[in-house]
Amino acid sequence: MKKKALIFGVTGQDGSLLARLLIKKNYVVHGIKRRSSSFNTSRIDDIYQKYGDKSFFLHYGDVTDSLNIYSLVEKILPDEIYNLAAQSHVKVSFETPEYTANADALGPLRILEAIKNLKKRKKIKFYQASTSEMFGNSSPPQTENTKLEPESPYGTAKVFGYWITRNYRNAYNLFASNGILFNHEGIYRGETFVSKKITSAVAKIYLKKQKHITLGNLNAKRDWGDAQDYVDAMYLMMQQKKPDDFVISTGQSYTVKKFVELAFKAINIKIRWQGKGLSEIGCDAQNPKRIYVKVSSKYFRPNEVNFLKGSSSKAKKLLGWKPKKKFHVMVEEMVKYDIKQLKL
Ligand code: NAP
Ligand code: G4F
Repeated sequence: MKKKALIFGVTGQDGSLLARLLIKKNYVVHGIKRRSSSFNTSRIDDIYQKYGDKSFFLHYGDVTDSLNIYSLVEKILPDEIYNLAAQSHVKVSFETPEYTANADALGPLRILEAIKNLKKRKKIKFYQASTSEMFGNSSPPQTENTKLEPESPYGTAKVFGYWITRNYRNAYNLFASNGILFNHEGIYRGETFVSKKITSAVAKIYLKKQKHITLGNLNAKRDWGDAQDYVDAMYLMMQQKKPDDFVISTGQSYTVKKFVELAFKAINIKIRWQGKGLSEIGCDAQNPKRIYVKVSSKYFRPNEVNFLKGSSSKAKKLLGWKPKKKFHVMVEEMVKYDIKQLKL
């Protein structure tokens, strides 16, 4: 019998990579997509064309709708549920805090309730997409034991999701695990996250379709990993005998500025920084009159998480997981992919 997985958030960056991975591992994959007035399945269209209605099935759903969740879980009776569905943009969470809490905090609770109250008896494993954003400005390196001090409505909602997952594991003996993932990027990353915003702008600059990019806080430091590596870790967590919580990170941290420098390096431009604060600019080191990077207050957040750097020694020891792709390789690949897409 093939294993069955149910993925909430299958149309997102991680969901689309996880669906591919699980199909390769011989699972039947059920994905939940939201109703949208425009197409939101571009990341999974190729999977659907190849495996649609054979080993890949799509259903309409929403993690803000309890009855919908219950009936999907009861109908599909999966072996594993991955909850990747979320309003996942930190800055947007300051503008839509209530919706963010509904989807990101109550969403996992609704799924856990569906598993707990299932009429047909089945031991379903549950994965919750927790995040390094929960640590806020707690000192690095952040581990499974670091204090959670979220700085945004998003981080705060995710703390609820994290704790309710642990709570249902302890109270009802559910197999419920948290992956506490640090930032992870790749060619499928959403356009408004800083990595993809930078690489797609650099690609447009290279093809003379854009002149410069405007960013917010250039000095924030992130532990940036590769999305494919991180999805491998999710799968490993669900193959364990016991549920647990794991930090997934590279252990290295770079500023947004460094990301910018590497992205421009991929098109053979060396960036030199001048000025400070909102007046800081990034220009061509060969031709300082040519400005490529500007700063605007529009992209700053009411609160910032300044320095994320994780330690994944637990995942290394218990899951045998370690990151494979190097940061500079990932940045270069993203730029090259964006150039290729623009040329199509
Ligand atoms: P993403 O690309 O933004 O994808 C989010 C997914 O959730 C999309 O499929 C989206 O559907 C879906 N979704 C949003 N609201 C929903 C709702 N109310 N009901 C059902 N589905 C909903 O995010 P990602 O980067 O793949 O991240 C996956 C998960 O990991 C998220 O929970 C995120 O918070 C968490 N996380 C991400 C990172 C990271 O660096 N990427 C790090 C730590 C944790 P649409 O396509 O229709 O919008
Ligand atoms: O790419 P970002 O928007 O990612 P952020 O806020 O770190 O959140 C991502 O990682 C979390 C894990 O730690 C996930 F849970 C979450 O779902 C999401 O995937 O911003 C990264 C940094 C921030 O410090 C931000 O202030 O880049 C800075 N930044 C500077 N200029 C910018 C910009 N961020 C965005 N999105 N856009 C800018 O123009």
